[in-house]
Amino acid sequence: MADEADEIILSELSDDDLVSQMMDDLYDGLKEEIEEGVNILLGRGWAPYDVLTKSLVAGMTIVGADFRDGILFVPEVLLAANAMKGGMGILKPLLAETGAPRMGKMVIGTVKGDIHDIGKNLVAMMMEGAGFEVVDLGINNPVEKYIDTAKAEEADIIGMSALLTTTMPYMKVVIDTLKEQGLRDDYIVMVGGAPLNEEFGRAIGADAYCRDAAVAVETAKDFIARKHNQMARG
Ligand code: B1M
Repeated sequence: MADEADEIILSELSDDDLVSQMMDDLYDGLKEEIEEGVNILLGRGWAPYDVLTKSLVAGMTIVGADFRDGILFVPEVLLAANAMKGGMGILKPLLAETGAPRMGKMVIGTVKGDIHDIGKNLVAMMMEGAGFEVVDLGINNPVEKYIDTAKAEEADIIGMSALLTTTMPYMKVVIDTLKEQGLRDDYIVMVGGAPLNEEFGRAIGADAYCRDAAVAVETAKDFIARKHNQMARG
């Protein structure tokens, strides 16, 4: 009886209340509720990017802080990640639906030893939305995977993601191997992930460190425009 009375009808909540309820639901790993919330916000005219950043990414930030502080543990975080992916699945085609002209091709993956893929997936989604063709290598990628795929796909950009301080040095392995094989100048190399920063990006020889998915899109656009200008000048 009490349960019935307490049941929250998401569609009856105001936008602000719905967003904070979605953050709670993400925290609790409630995938179906997250999917419902995403659909309601879209139905109310919210832009897909706003739904993504204001409810899902904001909710995951809270999960991240509590994981760090030992309040949440791996199983709970996995459930939250799964709920986030449910929401992202609805948003993905909408973000990709901008009708933008093809900008260039990016091969992106999470580096060897690292299985975090939410941020990388977000970058891939936003890049597709901006008109880039994206080849997603998934997680735990060895250097050969990046290089072989970039060659086979004739990619413009290699994107790498790392979320662990223990896996981020692997990005340098990829860049050094590109140099050894005389391929470094063939690709724009962009890196990202929570533990990285500008200085790390420079130190390992990447072309750019990207703080978030929006920065990744802007940076990629800049590099591709410069590449086209250089080609036009001969
Ligand atoms: Co992990 N984990 N985790 N985890 N996990 C972190 C990263 C951690 C910071 C948590 C903490 O302690 N506060 C910590 C790392 C500490 C460190 O290295 N110093 C940590 C740890 C320790 C671990 C394990 C070792 C835990 C364990 O087993 N004891 C383990 C490692 C497994 C492995 O990889 N080998 C582990 C496991 C997991 C789960 C499987 C439970 C799950 C991953 C599920 C999944 O991804 N499918 C998980 C999660 C979810 C997290 C946190 C909570 C959230 C990460 C996330 O998805 N953020 C994370 C805490 C945190 O980051 N605050 C944490 C949301 C996402 C949108 O942001 O990924 O930063 P982010 O991506 C952003 C930008 O960084 C940037 O754009 C994105 C969008 O704006 N970006 C790029 C990212 N990649 C880019 C690539 C680009 C450009 C931009 O290329 C061009």
